[in-house]
Order: sequence, then C-alpha cells, then structure tokens
Amino acid sequence: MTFKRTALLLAVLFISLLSFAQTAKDARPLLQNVYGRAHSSLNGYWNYLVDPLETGYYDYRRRPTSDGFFKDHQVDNIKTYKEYDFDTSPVMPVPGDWNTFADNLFLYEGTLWFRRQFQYVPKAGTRVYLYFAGANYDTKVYLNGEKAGEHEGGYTPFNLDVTDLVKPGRNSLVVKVDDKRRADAVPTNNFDWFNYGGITRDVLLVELPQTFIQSYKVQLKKGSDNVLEMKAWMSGKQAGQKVEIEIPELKVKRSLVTDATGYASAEVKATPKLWSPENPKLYAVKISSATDAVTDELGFRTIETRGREIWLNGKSIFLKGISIHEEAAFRNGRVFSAEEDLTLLSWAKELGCNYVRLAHYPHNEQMVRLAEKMGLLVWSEIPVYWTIHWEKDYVFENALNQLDEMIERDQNRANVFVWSIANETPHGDARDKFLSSLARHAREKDDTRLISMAMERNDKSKEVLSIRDNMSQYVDIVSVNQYVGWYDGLNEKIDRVRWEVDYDKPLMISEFGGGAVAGYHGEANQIWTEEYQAELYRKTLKMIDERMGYVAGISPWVLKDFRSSRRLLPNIQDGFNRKGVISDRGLRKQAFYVLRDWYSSR
Ligand code: GCB
Repeated sequence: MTFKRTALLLAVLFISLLSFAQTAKDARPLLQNVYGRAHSSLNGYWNYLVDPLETGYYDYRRRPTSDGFFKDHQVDNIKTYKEYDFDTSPVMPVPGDWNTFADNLFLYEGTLWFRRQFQYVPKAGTRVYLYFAGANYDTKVYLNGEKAGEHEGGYTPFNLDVTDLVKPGRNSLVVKVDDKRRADAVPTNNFDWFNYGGITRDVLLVELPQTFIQSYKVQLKKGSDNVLEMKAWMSGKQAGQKVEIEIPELKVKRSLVTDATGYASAEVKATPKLWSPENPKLYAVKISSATDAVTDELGFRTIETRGREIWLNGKSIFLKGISIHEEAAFRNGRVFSAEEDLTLLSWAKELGCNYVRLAHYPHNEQMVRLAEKMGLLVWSEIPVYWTIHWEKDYVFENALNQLDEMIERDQNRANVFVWSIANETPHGDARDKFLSSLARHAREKDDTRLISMAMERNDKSKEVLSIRDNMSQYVDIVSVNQYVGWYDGLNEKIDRVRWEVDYDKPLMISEFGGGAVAGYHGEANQIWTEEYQAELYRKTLKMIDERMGYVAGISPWVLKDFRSSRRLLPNIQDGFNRKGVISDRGLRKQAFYVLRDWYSSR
C-alpha cells in the first residue's frame, strides 16, 4: 500500500470515528420526563420496506451511499429511476415488533426501513427533538433526507435535536432499524429471549424553548430521611440561570442557580412521607426556569444495606419478587401499551410481590412508573448477559452508554432500588475489569441506589453450594441465579444441598425455577409437569426457610412463559421458555399458588 493510500485511509477512518462520536453524543443527554413536555406522538402506521441486503444503505460496492432510501425521493416512477417507494409500501404499527406483526417476518433478523410523514407548523424560538423510547437494535434516523443521528441498543431511549432539519409543512422521517445479532453487541448474539425487532416503543416529537430544563433529580440525600438533594441541568451552558423546584404539599420551594456548565444543585430540609410498597406516596413537583417548566410526581425513600439485610426507610425488608420479561400477556409480542404493562404487574401483585426484577434489559418507562404507583420496587438491568466481548473498548463504551441511559431515564423513580450491571457472566480478569468499571460508574452517577448483578454459583462440592465471585466486592447485594432441581439434578436434590456463603452483604436469589407446561400433569418427579415445577418451588422455599441462613429477597424465574429461539423441544417448549408460573396464554400453573401462599405467610 502506498503512503498516499494509507494516509487517505487513515483520514477516512478518523472522519468516520469523529462522526460516530458526534452521533453518539447527540443522542444524549436524555430529556428527563419526556412525557411531561409539550409533545406530539408520531406513533401510528408507518410505511416499511424489508431490506435484508441493506440496499437502501450501501451501493453495489458495499460502500455507504449518499443516495439511499433515507432520501425518500418523491419522483415520478415513469420518468425517473428509483427502486424503492415508501408511498406504495405496506404499513405496520409503531410501536410494535415486526416479528409478531407479519408472519413472513417472524424469524427475520436484519434491516427494515420505516417512514412516517408528518406536518409541522413552526413556532418561533422553539427547539425540536425527536424522542425514541426504544428501537431494537441499531437505529439510524433521517429527517427530510438528512441524517439526524443514530443509536445502538434495543432497550433504552434516545433523543435527537432536529431543530435545523424539521421544516414547515410535510416532513419525511425515515428510520433504518437493524436487529441483526452480533457477537460484539450488548447483548451478544446468544441470549435466552426473543429478539423482537422494530421501533418497539413510542416515538415523540418534542417542542422545547431555546433554553430548557434538560434534566433534574430530586431524591433524598444518601443516608438521610430529611434532606432532599435537588439537582437540575439546563440545556444552556451558562452560569447564573435560575431553576426553581417546588413541592407544594411539603411547602418546599427552592431556587437553584446554575454554574457555567448549566448545572445547579441544592440541599433542602423536608420530612416527606416515605414511599414504600404499603404506601406508594408520590408528591407533585414543579421544576421551572425563566423559559421552561415541567411537572412530575416523585416519591422519596431511603435504601441501604446493613450487614446482610436490605433496609428500606430504616427498616429491614424481605423482597418478595418475580422476574419479568417485557413480553405481552396472551399474545406474546413485545409489550406496547400501558394495559399490557398493567396485566404483568397485576399478576405480580396477585402473587403478593413487593418487588419485580425487570429482566434482562430496561423495560419501557411507563412500566417503571406504573410499578412505582402500584408499590412495586424495581431491579433495573442492562443486557450485559453471558458472553460479552469484554476485551473490546467499543463494547464497553456501548454497555456504559446503555447504563447511562437507563440511569438517566429513571433516576427519579423512588421504586428503582437496584441498578444491575450484568447477568450470569463467565469469570475472568477482562470481565472483572469491565464490570467493576460499570459498577464504579453507576455508583458515582447515582449514590441513592444499590448496585447488584446476577451471579452464578461456584460450588464448594456437589452438595455444598456457594458463590465465589471477585465481583462481590464491587456490589452492594450479592445475587445468584441458582437452578438446583433443574439444570442441576432433579427436584429431590434440593433437600440434600446446603449453602456456604461468606459475604457480609445481603444475599438475593435473583433466579430459580423449572419448566412446566400448563395443563400437563403427572407425578412430582416427572419433569415438565405442573407438579414437578410446584414441588421444585416448595422444596426451594423450604430450603430458603430452613437451610440458607440468610436471604434478603428472591425473584423466581419467571412470571410468564416467554418466547425464546433457544427452546426447541417439540410439544413441550415449541419456541417458549416454559419456566413461567403463568403460561403464555395466561393460565396460572400450580407453582403460582405455591409461591403466592409462601409470600402471604411471610
Ligand atoms: C438463566 C438466565 C435466564 C434464562 C434462565 C433459563 O439463568 O438468566 O435468562 O432464561 O436461566 O431459563 O435457563
């Protein structure tokens, strides 16, 4: 290769790195409480094109083209050459997942192009943002033929400033969504849930004043139940801007003044009634500046660990939980309505839960808000799952960005008590470095919550079970997914094991469980029957009561049977993970009642 060609290549590489940095940066910071701002919904029926070869993005030499489908050229097909046409393409609902919308896309993983036209009437002095609550996985957004930005990660929101791209009258919004699994993505290409593709959550057009309240956080200061820590971030990076935070019911009104970065903070004395599962009290809060105002409903609580206990509001709490995937009851696609959130959370309440583990990725914002209103504590998690490529910097950056987006979106939710940074990851130095950096970052960003991750057992012998994980020093709660009686022996084994866990930290069982087909009956030792699963629950709960010493909470796996392409056993699994205590069709299995009775006895 000549020197000139190398220099050229390096220059191209540099420019593309620069443009990546630009777009990644543009998608954050996140707008806090977007649903509380002036916005219009762009949900509805969008035209779509299925593009497995990404013809709309690359030319025939596989170079990104400047004249792709995103241009949405409105031309006369008879006189002008063009090989796509959104106007005559079919439509699909947004939010939605293409897999359950169209039979021929059920197992499709790749690119779809979406187009939505909308009318816009400009208002002087307004900034305009596009907000995507979630699109799986790799999303590129174009407005009127120009790139507005891009985002990687299927379960966290992002916003793009389109003030300079939006125009009066008709606008063309084109979105390329690619859900091809990749070994170096987060999650990696191998995971035990269904890879629903598409624009799976709301799309909003948000109108803001020139300088607006970017974000705020109002929570009890760590370690205190009578000092509120108030923080606000203005979009304009100037000193001396005033932000007022008012909580009328507490007679709190405080004026904050920004520093040169647009950030302001204050501490204020107050004695709120504390949010708890029994009394999920929320206060109306108003945040206002010279140009902007937003209201929210916020709860206040303290959460800490004391030795091997978790303390909520100064009292030890046992977490009665259940793990949940964000998959709709009855129809088994990605959740896309508040009613579907409600069904899942109502089932958790019916079980007697005070806590839900929203696995294995951040669920939609309304789900967390609804859980908060219903008195359910939330464990929130990023999809750092199984065999992540620990040694690659860009994989770490991706995980870190998803962690930031998760925290920024839900930093005001009183019910979120744990940021979970991983699930069942293989031990090793590269992994420890990766995860400890995530843990440190989460702690620095938010010291008002606890850090955990779902670990694996690392037993002392076949019957002496243990957890020995270097990461235990970085987390507040040691959590373990343990499957004695399923992946490890039959359910009779549960009676024979004992536990030796030596950490002076709370221990949670983030998962246990076994598969059962609703309506399939037999002996308690016959796997896949409801009886087997119920017996596994009975024995595990007895083990917790009598032989585990100390456990601060559990979230059995899992609320409802869910789709997974890893689950192939005919007539039993048929593409579903059957560990639900409720079936994919909404039928409660025997284990549901075993767990419910145990929760009601505690
Ligand atoms: C696990 C994983 C979960 C799986 C579950 C299972 O430990 O964390 O994602 O679905 O086991 O059913 O095997």
